[in-house]
Amino acid sequence: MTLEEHLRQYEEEGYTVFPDVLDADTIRRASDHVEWLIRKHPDTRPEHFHSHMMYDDPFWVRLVADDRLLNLVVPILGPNIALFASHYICKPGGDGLPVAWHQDGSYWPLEPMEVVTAWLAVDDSTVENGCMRVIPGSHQWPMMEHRPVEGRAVLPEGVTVTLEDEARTVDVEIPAGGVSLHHPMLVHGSHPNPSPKRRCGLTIRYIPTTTRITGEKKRKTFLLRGEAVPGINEYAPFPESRPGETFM
Ligand SMILES: O=C(O)CCC(=O)C(=O)O
Repeated sequence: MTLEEHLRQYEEEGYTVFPDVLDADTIRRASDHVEWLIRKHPDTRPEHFHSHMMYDDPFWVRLVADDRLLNLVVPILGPNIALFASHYICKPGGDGLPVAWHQDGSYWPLEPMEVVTAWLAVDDSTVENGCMRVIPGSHQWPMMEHRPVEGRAVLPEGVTVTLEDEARTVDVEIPAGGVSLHHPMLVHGSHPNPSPKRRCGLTIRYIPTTTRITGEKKRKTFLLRGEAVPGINEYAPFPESRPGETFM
């Protein structure tokens, strides 16, 4: 697909997939990073490695700032890009939790809701191990009512979709190193992972520096490319490597 075709798909369907973005060596290090986090946080399920657990982690900040990732979102967000949040959703083989249908925008304190998620495949993400599923075009729907989800799941709330819409679902299979982009209003989710293979993805939420992060939660955010807009957000310096303490 050409870049124009990717952008058209994002605009019309709310998502697009770039199957080959990061090299095998970078992905191997990301995979080692997740295993390091699993050892460091034995009481946290690996679907829940959120930004706040990695604020001082130079490997993670440099990964989300990788030019090959930023180049994918610049045509949508413009040249001045910051990180809003990021999250490894690593579904262990045999026991990976599902993600209920949802629209990300319902959770996020952003004004305006200008944000793109890059979902980086750390493992091959397939139907078998619970890849992301999307309803194409649903980013044009209004915000739906999100209700508490019953049972074990990554997110506490989700939406109900009709059988007709469910029948239009696309399974977003991505090889390790590939990336999908999705719109904040796109209805998406994923099944559990009953397979023996781990399914790990890193969600990266990029915003233009004109988007303000509101809300009470204390978040650290980083300016990744271009210029900050005075008075909108404060950006933290990139963390330094601390041998013996940080992953790299
Ligand atoms: O990783 C998944 O299965 C779901 C990802 C997701 O919900 C998101 O990136 O917003």
